Amino acid sequence: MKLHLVTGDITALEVDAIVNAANTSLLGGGGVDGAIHRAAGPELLAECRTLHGCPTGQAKATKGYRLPAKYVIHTVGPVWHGGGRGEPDLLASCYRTSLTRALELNCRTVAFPAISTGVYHYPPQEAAAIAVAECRRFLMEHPDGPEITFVCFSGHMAAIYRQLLGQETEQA
Ligand code: AR6
Repeated sequence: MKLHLVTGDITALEVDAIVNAANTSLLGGGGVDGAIHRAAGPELLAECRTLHGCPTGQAKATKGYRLPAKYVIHTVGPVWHGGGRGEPDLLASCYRTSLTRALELNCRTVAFPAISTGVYHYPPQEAAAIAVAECRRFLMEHPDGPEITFVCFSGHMAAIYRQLLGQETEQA
């Protein structure tokens, strides 16, 4: 059983890597990005400056600094424009490329927020369905892949994930 669900703040998780829902500058912002930078400390921004941004749908890793997590994998979700501008493929790519970075770093445990469902306005149900489907697919293709935790910031989001995950997971 490699898919898990928790409700809460991703910055508190003791995992090998947490994923950040960043923007293409990788220089911080609001939402989960702001929370991660505050918790990690200024060294995180300093390392992010050396990465020179990241295209939408891709992912780049840094150290976790003052976080309990060893690494932060920064990915850039698509802004929702109604679904006709490649948003589903770009969102799926965020999960896939983040997990690829995690494997490269030998991470055994990875936690994801619900990428794009805040400021970027991706509809939560559709975004969660892509998150779960893409992570399942990755684990089928990579049986050595990490344990994956979906971190929901609200009870509403947790209910959506719980329904998608069904019997597959135990909730913390
Ligand atoms: N832990 C877990 N989930 C959280 C936390 C947290 N501490 N804080 C918020 N969320 P958002 P996006 C949830 O807006 O839509 C930033 O300014 C939140 O409830 O953080 O991908 C970046 O710099 C929502 O479900 O990310 C970009 O400019 C989810 O995380 C832009 O926002 C994502 O919400 C990215 O927008």
